[in-house]
Amino acid sequence: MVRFAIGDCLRDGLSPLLLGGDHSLSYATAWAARECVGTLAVVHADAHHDSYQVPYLSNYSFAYHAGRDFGHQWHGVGWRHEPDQLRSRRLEYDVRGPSWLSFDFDYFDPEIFPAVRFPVPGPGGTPEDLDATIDRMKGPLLGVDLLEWMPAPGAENSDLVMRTVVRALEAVLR
Ligand SMILES: [Mn+2]
Repeated sequence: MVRFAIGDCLRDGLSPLLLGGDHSLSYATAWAARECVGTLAVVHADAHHDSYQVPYLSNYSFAYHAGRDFGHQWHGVGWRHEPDQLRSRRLEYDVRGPSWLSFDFDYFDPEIFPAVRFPVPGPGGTPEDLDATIDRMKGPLLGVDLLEWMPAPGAENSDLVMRTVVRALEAVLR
């Protein structure tokens, strides 16, 4: 379903912005991107690497499956859940060519963004870290996934969600 909807957008020259939802949805966007435009650079900002090598697709294995099945270049940002899979909170190099942003809200430090299912203690990413990361993506940004927002009463973090959506739209349209 997601794969076909995203594919329709890409074939019409539109840049999809997916608001989720579980991060396993990004498998479908990575699939659609591969079908419609070929391989590209996926910038995966997340507290977790989501690369567990299990045979089934889930929110914590989608990056493994998408990386294996579609051949995109994978750029992890802000990973801090596993000591052997740490990534800087900002991209520290330029990414060229067409790209996609796959963003998990638990990338943000839980002190500033607690409204997620699986918070990971900081230090985590800040809005400025995300801005700096997007600025390193020099080619066309073809699409964005914004995932794993889990609002609770008193912890909606709506302002930061809206800031992130606006920032992503600006980047797509630049
Ligand atoms: Mn994730």
